[in-house]
Amino acid sequence: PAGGIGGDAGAFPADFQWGCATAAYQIEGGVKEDGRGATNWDVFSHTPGKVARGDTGDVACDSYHRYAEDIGLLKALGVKAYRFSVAWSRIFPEGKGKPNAKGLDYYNRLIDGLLAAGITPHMTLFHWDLPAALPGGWQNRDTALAFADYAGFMAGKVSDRVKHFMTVNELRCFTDLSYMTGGKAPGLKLPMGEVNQVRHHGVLAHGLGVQAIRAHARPGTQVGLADNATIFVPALETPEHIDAVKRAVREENAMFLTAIMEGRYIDSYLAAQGKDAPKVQAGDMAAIGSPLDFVSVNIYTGNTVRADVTKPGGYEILPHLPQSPRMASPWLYVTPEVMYWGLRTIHELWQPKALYVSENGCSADDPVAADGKVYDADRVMYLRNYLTHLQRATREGLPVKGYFLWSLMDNFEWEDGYTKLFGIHHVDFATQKRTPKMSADWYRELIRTNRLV
Ligand code: GBH
Repeated sequence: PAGGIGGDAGAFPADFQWGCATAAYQIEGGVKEDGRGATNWDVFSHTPGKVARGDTGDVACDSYHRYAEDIGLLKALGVKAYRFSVAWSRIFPEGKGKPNAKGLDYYNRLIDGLLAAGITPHMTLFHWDLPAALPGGWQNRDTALAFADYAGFMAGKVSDRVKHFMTVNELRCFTDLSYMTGGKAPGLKLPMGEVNQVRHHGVLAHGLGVQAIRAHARPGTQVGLADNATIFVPALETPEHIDAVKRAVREENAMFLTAIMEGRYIDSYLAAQGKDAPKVQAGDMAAIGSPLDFVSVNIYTGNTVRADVTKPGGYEILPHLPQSPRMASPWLYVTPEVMYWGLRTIHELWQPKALYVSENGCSADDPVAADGKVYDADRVMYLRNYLTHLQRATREGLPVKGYFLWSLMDNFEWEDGYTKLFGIHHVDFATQKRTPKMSADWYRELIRTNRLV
């Protein structure tokens, strides 16, 4: 019986793709090796005051040299899939122009190693490390065109072995947080009209990238993106609050996922932006709305939303409170229900063919015990809670195909440097020794049994 003693209520679908995720600048190091071009994050992390303690990704986890060992960690976990990103500036050091064969060789070695270990590669093409040589960065429309050329190039080179491509990671982070609030590279605080143009170039890059991948990839290649859609939990599980959550997700993501899924900017967004609305060229919206094979969401935290019956279509986003539970990163409120509601809302709004969780995980305090091991009970608690709600999503039949835990190992956490660590493997950055934390043992057991116990 499904729910009873010894029952199977905790089981995941038999073909569920358990995985881990990383990103190039956060783990690779080797920033000057084999012709890699400089990126915005090299510049930013070497600018005093931008990253905690002055940390950089110069060495990071040294995965550029230790990728074989990292594949070994994945294999020991028993994961079915690995999500990693390609450093655009290893492939095109100037962002465009002449490709660099040695950079491509690295990813060929990585892909071949993964396949030999029985692990399916999921490739993200842009995870924030923008070639510094591209003038104006994402303020320049040409960057979107350059991205599409690079995406098509990669698809042509690796789609014989890589069947899952994510164009970009987290639109909001490399647009708003980079050009509006400025905590991320290049650290600008532009006026709203210019921010909206940056956002437009971001979704355009995704859309043109999808078209270019399809034009160059082998048949059967799956294309989507990894977005950090703003997602919510209904105040109560009643129709009025669930509807409010759907309206909130559609409106709060108007410039990102909503534009991608609907191929247009919805009226409320254009009206709210007025003269600051993005300048759109013919064909842009069709490209942005290119049909996708899957939508993948990075799921960490989400506010509660309630229906506001005082106005038609109204909703209110309830703030997190000072005493609400959080993990080590101050922004990471523990809201496990958003795992289920985020996936369900996106499914109900737009019915993507498949859904993935491209990231979920947490920073924690990670005490090292006398035996040298990290017993990260808080991280296990966090993961168990979120996966309970992922389990609800699969049990109810949402088309969720896989889950990528962020992250395989401790790594460069952007503006937080190495002060906030998300790994299920501890990395001793002095020696580069990787050690499984208790959470890695827990995840291995989950994958082995394919169920929550
Ligand atoms: C993801 O970003 C990234 O894809 C990954 O590279 C990263 O290491 C991982 O998650 C863990 O952070 O609005 O200024 O208060 C997470 C996305 C990070 C976006 C925190 C919002 C809030 C900063 N979020 N951020 S702020």
